[in-house]
Amino acid sequence: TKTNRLVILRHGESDFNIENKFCGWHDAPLSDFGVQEALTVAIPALSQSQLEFDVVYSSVLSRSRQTAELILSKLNCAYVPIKEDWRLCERHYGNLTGCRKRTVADRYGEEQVQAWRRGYDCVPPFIEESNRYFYTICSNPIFDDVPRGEFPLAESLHMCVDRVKPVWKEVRREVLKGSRVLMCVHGTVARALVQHIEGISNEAIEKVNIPNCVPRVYEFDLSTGGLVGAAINLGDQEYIRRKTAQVAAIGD
Ligand code: DG2
Repeated sequence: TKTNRLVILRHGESDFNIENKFCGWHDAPLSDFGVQEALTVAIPALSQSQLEFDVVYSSVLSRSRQTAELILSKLNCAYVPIKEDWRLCERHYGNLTGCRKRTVADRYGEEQVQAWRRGYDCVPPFIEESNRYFYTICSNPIFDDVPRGEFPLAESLHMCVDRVKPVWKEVRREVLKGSRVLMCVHGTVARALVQHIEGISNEAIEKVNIPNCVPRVYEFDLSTGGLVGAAINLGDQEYIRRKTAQVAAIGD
């Protein structure tokens, strides 16, 4: 039977990831470390598996777009189109945007922080005008395509799943037509996709953490549309375990 592969990848570490701050819809660029991650983690893994792409999906946020561009230029296929879609943006982290995760944990407790980070239906507190990033986010032209009334003040994973679903439908159609697709996304959007593709329960997805720049590969049967085998995380498995545990932790 004919099959086709799809790759999901979280961008390299942003400035905010490095400082251990909640980022969400703030447009933090890739850090130097994040650029290196794309070059030394994502690219070797993709080329070793001889993965090439016909189209790349990214969000409108710089960290996912930059990661996509780096990958395409290093794989010598900079001509491949990048389709940007606001619905693939990271979940909006509300008033936590810009706060250090450790500072929030000291104030509200680790359990509350983990509920905000991973709880399926847990919506962080809405962003307030007094938040340092309120105006830069709501007046950022990269979000011009967000329909009026859909611009979030904060989002749960569940809300993120709902806005990602229509994009996934489109991508799935392309994959089943044989197009080789890379989705260069964010932690929460990757979890939304993983839940949908693998049929993971709302409880089980709370335990899933996505390391930066590790390609997650799915194989689909083109005649049935079903998954063939389990997802594969490409790269050094010990490195992936260590990075996944780091993402799960609140950190210092
Ligand atoms: C991080 C995820 O998203 O943070 O918004 O701060 O993938 O864009 O770096 P990303 C953020 P956690 O949910 O892991 O705390």
